Amino acid sequence: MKTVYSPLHAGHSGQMELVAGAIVPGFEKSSRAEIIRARIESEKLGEVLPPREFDLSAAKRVHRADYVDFLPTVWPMWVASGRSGTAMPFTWPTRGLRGDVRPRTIDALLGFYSFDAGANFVEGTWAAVKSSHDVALTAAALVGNGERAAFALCRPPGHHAGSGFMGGYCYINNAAVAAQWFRDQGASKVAILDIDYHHGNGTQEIFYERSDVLVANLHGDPMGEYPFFLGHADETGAGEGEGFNHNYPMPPGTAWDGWSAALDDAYAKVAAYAPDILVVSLGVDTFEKDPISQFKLRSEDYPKIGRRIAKLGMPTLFVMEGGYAVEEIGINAVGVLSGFEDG
Ligand code: Q9C
Ligand code: ZN
Repeated sequence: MKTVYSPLHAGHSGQMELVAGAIVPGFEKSSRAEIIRARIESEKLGEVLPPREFDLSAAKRVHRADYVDFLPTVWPMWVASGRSGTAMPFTWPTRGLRGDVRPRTIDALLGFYSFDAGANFVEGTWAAVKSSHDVALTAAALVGNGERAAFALCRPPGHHAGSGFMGGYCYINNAAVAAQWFRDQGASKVAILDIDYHHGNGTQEIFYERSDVLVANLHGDPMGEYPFFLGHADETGAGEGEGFNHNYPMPPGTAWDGWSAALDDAYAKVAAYAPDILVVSLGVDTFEKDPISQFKLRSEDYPKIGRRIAKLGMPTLFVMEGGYAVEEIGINAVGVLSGFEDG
């Protein structure tokens, strides 16, 4: 399987994050992508290719144009307002406030276009976000051109980013952009299987009223887990999209038995849908040693996931999402991909 990777991700580093009342170095750090790439090389998974540059028209098919156009302006506005360090939002237009009036200053705009303080900007952030988007589309084109599968080593990740907002380390929803790109290239149905520990709220929101992109999501129960405000089992789609969204919230402590039972159910939904293309939002923060997550998958489980996904027999694009146990992130992510290759 070929991998698409860009070194530009590394400019998105040194950002700070607000955790339990303290500002600490971000969990979503650049060593994540480097360790995965090193493992791809040592396991000889396949060639590692650079991305081609794509314009933002595909991104604007799933995100609001004003939101996409805002992203490259954040750091220049931050600097112009006399700041340095990490740009992050701290005020949001929640219930009872006006979310329909676009404000003017950088602090206000950061809140207007986000749902939490988890999508931060440093100088190299936009270039990294754009490269991650290019990585996803370049890998999508490999699958579109007949490869059985490809791996988009995206960083930063994307699945928390919605049509008009960033959050949870995510800016552009790489998996959603790729799914839409497949549709625009002529695929009639695309399925997205999101196996990141956290609910892919952005992906769900983007496709919620559509039947041409099925979304299945396995994740920590939002009653007690981030992103808290979406991801319940009764969210099954709306309008045209009714019946095309499937959520599998699971309790803290969920290990392979419980998790793989949910995977089997999601698998059956995807198989019955019979998409032309499968996009996997691949997070490995389900790992037992993940520092911010509560599931108990083990390294030996990841190849089993890949083998099961391979049995669907669908052209498959893997898009990297989360995973913060940096030491094992290569073993676990490449474990899924190697399992797929064997399957
Ligand atoms: N201090 C992804 O996995 N923060 N995003 C949770 C941790 C947000 C995770 C609290 C986690 C976002 C792509
Ligand atoms: Zn996650």
